[in-house]
Amino acid sequence: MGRIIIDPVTRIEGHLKIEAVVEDGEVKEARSSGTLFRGIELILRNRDPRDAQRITQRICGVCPTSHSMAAALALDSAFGIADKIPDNGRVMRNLILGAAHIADHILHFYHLTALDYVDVTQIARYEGSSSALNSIRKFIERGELGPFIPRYEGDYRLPDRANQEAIAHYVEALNMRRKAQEMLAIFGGKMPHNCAIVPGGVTEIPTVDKITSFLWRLNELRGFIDNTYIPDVLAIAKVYTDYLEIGGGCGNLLSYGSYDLDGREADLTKRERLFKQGAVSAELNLDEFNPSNIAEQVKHSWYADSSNGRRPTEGETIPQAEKAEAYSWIKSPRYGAKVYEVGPLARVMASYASGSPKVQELVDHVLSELKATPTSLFSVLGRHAARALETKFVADAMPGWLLELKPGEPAYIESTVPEEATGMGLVEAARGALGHWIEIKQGRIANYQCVVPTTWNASPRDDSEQPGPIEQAITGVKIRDETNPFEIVRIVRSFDPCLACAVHLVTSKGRKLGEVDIL
Ligand code: NFE
Ligand code: MG
Repeated sequence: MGRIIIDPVTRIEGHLKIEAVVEDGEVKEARSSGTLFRGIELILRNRDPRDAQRITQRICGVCPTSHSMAAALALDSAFGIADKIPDNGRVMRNLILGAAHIADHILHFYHLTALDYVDVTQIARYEGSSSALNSIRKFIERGELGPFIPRYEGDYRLPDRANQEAIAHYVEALNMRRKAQEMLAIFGGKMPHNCAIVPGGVTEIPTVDKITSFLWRLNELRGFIDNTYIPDVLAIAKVYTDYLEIGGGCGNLLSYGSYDLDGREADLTKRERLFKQGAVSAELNLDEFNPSNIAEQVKHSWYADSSNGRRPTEGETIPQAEKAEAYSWIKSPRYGAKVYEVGPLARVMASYASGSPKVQELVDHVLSELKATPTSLFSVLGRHAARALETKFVADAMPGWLLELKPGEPAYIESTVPEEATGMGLVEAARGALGHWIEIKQGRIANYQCVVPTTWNASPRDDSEQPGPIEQAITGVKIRDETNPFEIVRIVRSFDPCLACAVHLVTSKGRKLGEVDIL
């Protein structure tokens, strides 16, 4: 029996440790630990509720846009204006969020995960010359191999030409991310941490110039998604078919739905959204989503115990660094006490199971290319394919949204901060379902809780000892060489974890909260 410890897992955001017990070359059990304590939720206490939209964005530099959306939706509902947001505001929020997701998915595929499947060191023997290849070649010839090496040595299988093209696309993708972020900044002001999404709508007024600037960048990105991103995912999937069979995980998927298509329904669980909401089972049954089924358990997390899990509306963040049985700063969110995976796969499968014709067409096309079945999408490659398909689905919806904008007309409605109120903001961040819950008393924030995608996916065991989604996805996997466990990092990266988000710093006076030795 051996023990593999990967600490930290690289090419993800934040500090994640994975520990796997291996017997006869197979993972028998796995533990996922968030090794950083933050506590943004504590910083929010007693502040003006409108600070939430600013401060929660600082949870993360990758997905701040999603936090601004969740906070704005929570504040819209607490301020009683959820059904009064002008259409210009609703549509620009969708455009800002969509631009963030496009940039984020391109980042994840090319710059974080593709290096598990594409052998960048082969560049030395390629003859082709392009500015993209030359720039990487220059570094490699000088022996400056970071950020590509050190790495676990994978079983690289792409044919030479596809491998060479994928390396060139690594550089092109950097440019594409820049364009998507510029697109975001047209309506959002800047990236990261946009300053336009606020309770009541968006502070920007659309103009024909801004719409045109957005559209030409979008057209270029749509070309890249169709002609480069999706073909590259398929090229990898065709030669790594065993990764359609491993890394499945818990088999339950949860989506809150995202991109509001209707601004007149105050209840977010009933609002018409581009991505459908619901809980999807391994048999692809879609159950109605009910937020009161969400509770966070902390038996194995470094937080003070709360019996039977707490609903986010009653959530607490009380760090307890000395706690028997705890091994993570991540809590364990559960839905109806069961383990759920969140993310692009959940969004795509919720829309697929709900009968969305466009999503069914996209998914069925990929399944026929890969000669695979829908259930095989519960896998490493299923997550990568879903991420690429949803990038297309959102980008293809955006030209229609741009046409809905009414230049020169308002995008924002005034509101007042109530003395007492509660609010809930549900949205989909790039990595999955994101919820913010606010309680206002005497016009200030009495409690604020964020339940974040990677908290779901990288959660530790819960009160009833059920391992979290990533822990389950690793368990049972065959490891060829315990000193080079590339299979594990391929599985973990397919979830696109972000630990900064998951563990959501310091007390305001900078007091030391405790020291933890992690062995
Ligand atoms: Ni820091 Fe995040 C996203 C949120 S977390 S990246 O997407 O919310 O998992
Ligand atoms: Mg939280």
